[in-house]
Amino acid sequence: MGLPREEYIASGHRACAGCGEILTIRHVLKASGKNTIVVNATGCAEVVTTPYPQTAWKIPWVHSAFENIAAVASGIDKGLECRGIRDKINLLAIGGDGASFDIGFGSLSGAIERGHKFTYIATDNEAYMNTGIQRSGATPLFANTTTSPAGKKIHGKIEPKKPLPLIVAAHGVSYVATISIADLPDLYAKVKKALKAEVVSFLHAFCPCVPGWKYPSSKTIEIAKKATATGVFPLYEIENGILKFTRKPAKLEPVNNYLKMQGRFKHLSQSEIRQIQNYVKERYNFLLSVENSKCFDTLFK
Ligand SMILES: Cc1ncc(C[n+]2csc(CCOP(=O)(O)OP(=O)(O)O)c2C)c(N)n1
Ligand SMILES: [Mg+2]
Repeated sequence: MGLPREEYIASGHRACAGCGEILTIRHVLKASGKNTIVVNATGCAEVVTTPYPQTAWKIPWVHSAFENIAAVASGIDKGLECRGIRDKINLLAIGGDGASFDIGFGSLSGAIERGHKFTYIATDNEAYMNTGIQRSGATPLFANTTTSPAGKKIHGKIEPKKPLPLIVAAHGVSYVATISIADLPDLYAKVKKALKAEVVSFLHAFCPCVPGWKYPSSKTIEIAKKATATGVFPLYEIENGILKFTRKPAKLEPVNNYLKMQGRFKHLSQSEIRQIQNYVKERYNFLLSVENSKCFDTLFK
């Protein structure tokens, strides 16, 4: 596919080689274009792009705390409306998984409930990476992090991942989708749809992290591909309450094809791999069971 040539994140930022988060932001911005304002919570993306007095952002960018990213975006939304230029600007709120699944979730939920208009992108690298790989509500079952260490007492994180896109969809918003840098046509189409929504739209982005997941930096896209091929990160959208898969592998690969590529899972026993396999299958089957039904529409609107 032909990608827009313009870059809105300058090269020379300080992200790690192979960073899935910065690649996601790069492509989301290309899809959104130059008339974009970004609100960005604390986290790796903020730190690597804005070491004072420099910035890698070629568009207006506002730093927010974890807690209030969606509240800051709400204010900008209303400010643009008051000036009569709301329709001319794409407003993006970008936060990591710590910001989105945990600390800033209250302000996100509130902004949705108040009916604001902006696109929220949760760049999910499945831990608090910037402060040294602490577990978050997005960290998957049995992943080794510094606060869910694989050792004698526990074998990585005990709890499963929070299903944030479904929780957001339950608010009754008009557009929720999952996106992956391993499928750019799908990503661009979803960003365009999200930007058309008249209320908060939500994109959950899969962002492999080289130091946190412990794999060679050349494998980022391969890992993201495997996540979708195994059902770990299905690509779907929920539009006006109807869930549809946008990519559906003919047959899911065994989840171990994904796990074995990453050091954060290297401690797993066969029985734990089986538990993850069952867990992934159950969640995938749940999505299949609600595909094309009006479940979100009728239950939550
Ligand atoms: C309220 C608050 N708690 C803790 C911190 C310290 N802190 C800065 S970045 C960060 C990690 C961010 O994690 P995430 O949102 O997942 O983004 P990532 O760095 O993984 O991209 C933390 C905990 C902070 N800045 N503010
Ligand atoms: Mg993170």
